Amino acid sequence: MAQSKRYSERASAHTNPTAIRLFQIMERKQTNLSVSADVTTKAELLRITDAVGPYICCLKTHIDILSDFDHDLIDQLTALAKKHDFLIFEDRKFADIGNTVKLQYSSGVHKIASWSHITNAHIVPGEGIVKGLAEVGIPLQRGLLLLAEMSSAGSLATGEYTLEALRIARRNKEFCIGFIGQRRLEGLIPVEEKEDFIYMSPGVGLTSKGDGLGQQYRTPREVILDSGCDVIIVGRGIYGSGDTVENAKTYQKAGWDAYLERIEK
Ligand code: 6AU
Repeated sequence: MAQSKRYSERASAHTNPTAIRLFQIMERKQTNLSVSADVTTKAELLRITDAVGPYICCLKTHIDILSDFDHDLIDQLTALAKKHDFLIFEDRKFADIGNTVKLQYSSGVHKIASWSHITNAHIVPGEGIVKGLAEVGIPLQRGLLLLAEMSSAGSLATGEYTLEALRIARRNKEFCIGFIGQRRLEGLIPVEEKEDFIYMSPGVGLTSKGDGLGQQYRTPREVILDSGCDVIIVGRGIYGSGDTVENAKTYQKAGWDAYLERIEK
């Protein structure tokens, strides 16, 4: 099972260039932390990114919440990704038919595919969404995560829907590198062949249990050790209060310690 292997071992066995880079960065920097910088100005986003850069494997963005987006921001984020050695994940949550998402991914103001190593999609429209995104993403060597489960209370992504995300990913392995979810899914249906999906899990907090708007938090240990996920996604737990750098270090350590405990089990 992938969850008992080291990230470096998984890097050597993988075939998707983005998945390989992510595993290599995780091992090199000893971090399975992705920071979600959900702020609305370019200056704040760049400030947080430069501050947390040394402690993360991946920066998660919501590019459409910025009120002063411009292409210089993309140049600066790309430079910070090189400086601090992390990947960029635009949390776009595509949810339309294949032809539409293809245009949303490649074009418009944001041109997401041109700079974001990883993006994600709901499977509500069916497999065509993956096919459409793949037409743009595969030539650029990008990776896609499918939303198999959500962290929010009352999420409808459960049961058969969640299993269908796994089946769709299995049929589209060249581009689907994994899932946004709350736990590893492989145990739920038989493993058909050698495969290794990356599980990135949001809803992570060490102090808070929720946000009053449906978000639900678990600790890094619950996510990495108990649920077998690979990457913790932390937003307000890092930039919401206190010292951003100290918070990032705390989550990096908590996530990495849980991973070490998992592989040594
Ligand atoms: O740590 P928070 O609660 O401040 O932020 C969590 C981040 C937000 C959400 O849009 C995102 O994670 N998210 C996602 C993702 C990553 O796709 C899925 C989900 O189920 N829950 C969730 O919070 O940017």
